[in-house]
Amino acid sequence: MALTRPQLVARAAYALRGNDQGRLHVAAPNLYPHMWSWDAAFVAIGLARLSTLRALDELETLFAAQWRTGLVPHIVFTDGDAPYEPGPKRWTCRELCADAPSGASTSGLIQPPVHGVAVRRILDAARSAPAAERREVVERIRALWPSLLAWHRYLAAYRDADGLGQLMIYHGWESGMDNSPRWDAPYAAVLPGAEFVPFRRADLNALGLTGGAPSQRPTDAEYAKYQWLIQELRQVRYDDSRARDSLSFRVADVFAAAIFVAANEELATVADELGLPGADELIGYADRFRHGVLATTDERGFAADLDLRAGTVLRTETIAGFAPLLSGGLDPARQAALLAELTSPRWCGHPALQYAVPPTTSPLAVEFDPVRYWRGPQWPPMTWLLIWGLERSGEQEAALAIREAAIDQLADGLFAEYYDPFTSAPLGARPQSWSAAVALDLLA
Ligand code: 9YW
Repeated sequence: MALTRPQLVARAAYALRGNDQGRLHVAAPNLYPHMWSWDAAFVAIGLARLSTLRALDELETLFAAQWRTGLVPHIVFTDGDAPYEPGPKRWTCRELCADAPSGASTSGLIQPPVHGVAVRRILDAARSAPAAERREVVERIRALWPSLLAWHRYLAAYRDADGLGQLMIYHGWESGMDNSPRWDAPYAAVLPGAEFVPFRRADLNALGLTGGAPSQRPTDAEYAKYQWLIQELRQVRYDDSRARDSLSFRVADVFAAAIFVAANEELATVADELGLPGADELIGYADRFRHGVLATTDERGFAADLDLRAGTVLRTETIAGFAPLLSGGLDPARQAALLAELTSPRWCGHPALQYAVPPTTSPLAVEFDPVRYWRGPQWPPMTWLLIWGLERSGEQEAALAIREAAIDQLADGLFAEYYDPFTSAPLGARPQSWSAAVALDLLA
């Protein structure tokens, strides 16, 4: 039975509380017993509605694990031995790379840079907080500022070395959309070599605990490629300048680039408001990457990834195509065309959808699979991003329609990792922290 809104808020707060380890939330019990980077940003966005100070804890914990280059790692491992594969023993970042932090155990990859958006939301939420809390929020954002700038500088310098506004990623995990059809073509060229060190998947056992099934996860063949790429990264000791010339997976992620545009703009407003340095630099990054995003769009305004290794454009019918709704900058005609695309039967207007929120892959695409992870299911934080992007682009009506549908979907109170678009059956882990967090924000 669907919950009322106040019940849902209470349930979301309770779900987050269960995943709270003090200064970080694990992404989900069992399946993801550690901190993930973009999850932490969404968690902070949701937590800002409950406690701006606790929301800041989350970002501070993540940034305390930042590498000397400015890289913010995609996983910060918790102290315990909670099973996750690849765990710290497989990454061996600290052992191989002097840039890895000594005080935290981390992965050596990144995830999309949503963090600046979270900082802006925390500062906004503090407006209605008591004066002492607001002062503390401002102080703590000031203290975090050099780390935030270093993160954005890392992305601009190391992941867009040619200055084209294309965000290079080394692994599908860096996109946060592991097995999306976006990466099918580049992954076809990733072939584990003879030196491949075998591994045991931990995700399938963990998923079993919540009643999930292997059909909802990436395949074994895909996992072997995921692990192989980490071996390749270890080979170059996580050195960016060697990685960008040698890895067998090198693509430009248009969705992460669009997030970067938005995060730069959001942080620039924070800089202006608090008198912090770097506003012009951040706006410069925003302009550069917006240009990069828009350069990939077709006549619908739909964006594409690039295979930088093969020199090809990766046109797939996935949610990443809506990147310009986050970056902004489309001319009015193509903005209208992209909106029409979003509400068309290829996406939210598909007649069989239980809730009219965007599936991660178009139900009309050949690669579509309603239950397999990023190949079709609806993911609450992606829904949140598009709602937010629509609101920023002035598309209030479309934003409101998706917002209402998203709340209806989340009203099952389970905060699943992802949902079958046709039945809205909860899939994957639960409660997933970022699903609960975006519910909190949408209901506030
Ligand atoms: C993995 C934690 C993460 C998300 C990713 C999602 C999944 C982890 O879970 O990746 O081991 O595959 O793809 O976006 O951050 O929620």
